[in-house]
Amino acid sequence: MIGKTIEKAINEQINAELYSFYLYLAMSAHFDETGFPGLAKWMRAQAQEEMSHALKFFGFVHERGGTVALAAIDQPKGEWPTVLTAFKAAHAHEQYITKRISTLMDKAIAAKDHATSNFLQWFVKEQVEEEAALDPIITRLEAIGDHPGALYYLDHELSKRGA
Ligand code: OFO
Repeated sequence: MIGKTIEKAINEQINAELYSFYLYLAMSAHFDETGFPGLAKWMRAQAQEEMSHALKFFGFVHERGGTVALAAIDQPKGEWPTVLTAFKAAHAHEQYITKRISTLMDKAIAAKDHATSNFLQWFVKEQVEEEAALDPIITRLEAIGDHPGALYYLDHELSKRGA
């Protein structure tokens, strides 16, 4: 049976993951509307991953005999001045999520909740991958600057992401 403190923290994390889903879905819409279908596809795949993260936490609460409490999801921004600012915002968001997972892990360890800390290991690893996936894109966008040809080439390349 899951303790109340951890249950509350995981419910808050479900909300954070659903916000991540919303944020990347908003970025996907923005890219579609501004002529970057490849970036839109990449962000949509990212949004789908976030939904799967939310559902992993959701399933875990029930597996441990807890109660899922869904709260309102904050409204994300709908526009970003450049492709680079959007990807930088995504990266900053992932760093925030990494901190949240780390705090959640601290709470699980403090509560001697080994099942939760074991479950969270997957997310610790996932966050390393999430941040690492964004790093090279940002580096390239910084190099591209406002060169439209290179931007459209990147759009084409990122369209190859599955999901
Ligand atoms: Fe982007 O990893 Fe979940 O939130």
